Amino acid sequence: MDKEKIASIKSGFLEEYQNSRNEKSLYEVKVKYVGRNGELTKILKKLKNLSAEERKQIGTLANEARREIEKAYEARKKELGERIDWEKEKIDVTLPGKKVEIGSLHPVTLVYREIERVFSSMGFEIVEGPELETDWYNFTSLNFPFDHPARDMQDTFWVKSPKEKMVLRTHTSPVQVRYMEKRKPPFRIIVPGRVFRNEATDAKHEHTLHQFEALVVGDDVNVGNFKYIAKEFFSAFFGKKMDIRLRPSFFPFTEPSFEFDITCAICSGKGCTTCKNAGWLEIGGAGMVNQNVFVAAGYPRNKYQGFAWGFGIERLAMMKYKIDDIRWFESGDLRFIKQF
Ligand code: FA5
Repeated sequence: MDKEKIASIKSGFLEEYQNSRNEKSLYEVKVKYVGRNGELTKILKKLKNLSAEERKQIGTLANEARREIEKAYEARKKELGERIDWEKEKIDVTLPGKKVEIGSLHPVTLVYREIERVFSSMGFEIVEGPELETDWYNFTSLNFPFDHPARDMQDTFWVKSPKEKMVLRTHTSPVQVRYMEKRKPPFRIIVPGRVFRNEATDAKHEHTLHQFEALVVGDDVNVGNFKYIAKEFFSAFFGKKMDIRLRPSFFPFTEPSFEFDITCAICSGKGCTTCKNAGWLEIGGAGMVNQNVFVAAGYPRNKYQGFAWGFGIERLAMMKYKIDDIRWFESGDLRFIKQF
């Protein structure tokens, strides 16, 4: 009698456990058969009432059945653990999706990339230099005499340093001498980079800004070459024909020196409030490389000629994207950055 019961318990379990689709229902089947009040457990509990002969026979059978059930249970549990639980995983396709936040590039990065693209296409090499500079590269090698008022043109963050006088570079021009010390002309390079000025900030002035510098040196480089390259660059950058205007100025490292203006990108030179009806916008500084700078870099005096120019990247981005205040760039305000 008990022998048949054990066989039917075993086959009952083996049939039912196959149908369980998750660990919870599998466990319930196990409890039904071999739990504290399970069908097989009841038989085992009654063993003590049987004769010694029967106890041995039935006990062996029941224990075998239990072992088989336990084994089948463990195997199925493992299998279910490796399977996807469709109950948990089911997807309600009618629910609205999760919004994916897509980042965007900072306008300074966009302008950097555009500058690098246009100049690379004209055969310029892109060069970088350190943001923490020595007094020599930032000023002295660029023909700023020691204690000369020209140094006051750039409000400087001086950094305490045990050896040399160090500065947070005030412009990208120090890379001129750094590069020339290692290379012989002819060459053409651009130097984009971050610079720092101890500035009382306003809508057009920041303490941390980006500049771009171009340097072309050879045997007979002249101002006409500069004007041509500058025109080509600004026309490509703004996607329309731009003109250049030079006005005399002073930089210790160029002779002669110019401030240069470009056609107002807003009104295309017709006159508007941005350019104060001039049709021109002031954009940066330029000039022919002063021979003293070549000498500081180790070149012979009067052997080479070159031009250099530089301007602020934020100011250019302000024109391109019509941004009214330079302080937005370093603000970290996502409402600003997300618009690009
Ligand atoms: C210079 O920094 C020179 N190194 C440029 C140069 C290079 C001249 C090569 C000749 C040959 P300047 O101090 O004028 O020059 O700055 C150049 C440009 O940087 C400015 O026209 C302006 O666009 C930008 N700039 C300077 N200071 C600030 C500031 N505080 N905030 C925003 N833009 C600035």
